[in-house]
Amino acid sequence: MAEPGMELMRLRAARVEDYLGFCLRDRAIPERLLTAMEYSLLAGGKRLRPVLCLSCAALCGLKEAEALPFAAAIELIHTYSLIHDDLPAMDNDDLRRGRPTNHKAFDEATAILAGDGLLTEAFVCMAGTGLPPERVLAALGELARAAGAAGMVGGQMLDMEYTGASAADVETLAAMHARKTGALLKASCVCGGLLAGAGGEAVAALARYGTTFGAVFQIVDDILDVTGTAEQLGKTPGKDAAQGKLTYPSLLGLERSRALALEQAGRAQSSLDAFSGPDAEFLRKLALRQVERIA
Ligand code: GRG
Repeated sequence: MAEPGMELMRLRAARVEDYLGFCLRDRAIPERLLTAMEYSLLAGGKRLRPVLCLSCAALCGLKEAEALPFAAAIELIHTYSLIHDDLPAMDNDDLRRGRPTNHKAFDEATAILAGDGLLTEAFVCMAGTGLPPERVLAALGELARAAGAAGMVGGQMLDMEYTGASAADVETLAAMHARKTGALLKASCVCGGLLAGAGGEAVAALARYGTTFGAVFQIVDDILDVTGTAEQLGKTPGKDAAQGKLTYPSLLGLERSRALALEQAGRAQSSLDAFSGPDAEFLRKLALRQVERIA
């Protein structure tokens, strides 16, 4: 049965899905590499980041179709990060999006290249966004900083350094996740506003929403790693504890982690107080929906 208030999620995710299905097709990519890239890209992710981008763009008055190539670029970058995160040198995982990880289905070298290919092809998508160049450039800079060495890649580095560490606190954990997972979620929202040519106040509100949304997402992800099943998650549960990862449940316990997720979801919702209409309603609901995943 359709979930009330989530129709826009289904509609926009389906639009992203269609676009991803053909966007790499006319780029003369060698066959095995294209197969490996699409194996992970078209494996049925939730498309949360591109939907955030399209929704924040729509909230600021842009037609969805105009933000679609850029939104797709974000999903390409997200998928590359998952492929590389699963590699034996990183998290060494066998299952992702409900199927064998890229290096298991192909081989390690191909998986590295599939990730590299997705990351770089994302820039082709961004460059093909037919909006005023100054808007595209602003969004491109935002996304590159979020995905780069001071953002997601840097967060992954810190995560590796903290693994097995005993004396960390919640602030350290939150700062690491703000880079590793949060930066791309936040950029997805901010880029929607930038592509729409939104003003500073609106973009700042989207940044607050994206930051708090990212915090909720990560706390929930940590909790689900403890409480979820492989069928529910599409990936191997229990890996954080097995690898001695620093997580919210390991520092705060499940109960306090749940309370923190709910508190952050409330903050995400109130970040959008200045907005009204179906897109604002949907984004508020989407923040709460993350917490409902652990109810
Ligand atoms: C290897 C450069 C590099 C970076 C890796 C984000 C990241 C950094 C790795 C992902 C590892 C991971 C499982 C992090 C937890 C949060 C997360 C990103 C979960 C997956 O995102 P979803 O739930 O997945 O949106 P789908 O498959 O629905 O897109």
